[in-house]
Amino acid sequence: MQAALAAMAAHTLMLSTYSSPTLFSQIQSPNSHPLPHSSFHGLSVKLPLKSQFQSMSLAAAHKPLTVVAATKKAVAVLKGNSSVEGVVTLSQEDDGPTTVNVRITGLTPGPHGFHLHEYGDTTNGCISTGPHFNPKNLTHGAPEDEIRHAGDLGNIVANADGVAEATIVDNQIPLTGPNAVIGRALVVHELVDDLGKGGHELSLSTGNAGGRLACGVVGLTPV
Ligand SMILES: [Cu+2]
Ligand SMILES: [Zn+2]
Repeated sequence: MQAALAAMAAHTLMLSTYSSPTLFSQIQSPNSHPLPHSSFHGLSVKLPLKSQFQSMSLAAAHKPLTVVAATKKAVAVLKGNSSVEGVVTLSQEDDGPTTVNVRITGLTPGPHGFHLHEYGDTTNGCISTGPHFNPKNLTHGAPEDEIRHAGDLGNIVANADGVAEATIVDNQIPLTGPNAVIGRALVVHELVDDLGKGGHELSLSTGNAGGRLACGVVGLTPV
């Protein structure tokens, strides 16, 4: 008797799971095998056809959306009031870190602060891009620090020809989600960023990196 009740309960559970399109589509994921057809074969005939088609179409629609979201790419074209200019590309796979490829020319040789600032607003030049992007409301730091602005990407170093090339891999500047950096701006500075450790009154807000030489809004590009 108990065994019979348990079996009935199990059937009820399976039936209710299968007849709910939402639950069914959550169970389906691109990396897992679909639920074995045979275990539902006997039960599915009791369901309205419409319900089965809903489940199937939702599961099918789920896959291409996931593939489209797998890789994201963005670009920023940096310009300012001087001869400093550059192109920065950003790419992110799934929820992994963002890879930032930088090439900026026209700099004085040596290190220059390089940040993601909060706003993609260049109405009054680079000053309108606001402070460093700081969704966690922390103080300024180095990219490898626990306490840092999300926008703190450290320094890029220009060679004797004034060209700075760098590849930065960072976990705090995603291209999608609540802290996405699309629509914000990348800024290259006049001076070295002291990474919060210079003891200057600006160290913990800007790294005392001086003026803003060039900036560019981060925008999506074709993958
Ligand atoms: Cu900055
Ligand atoms: Zn900062």
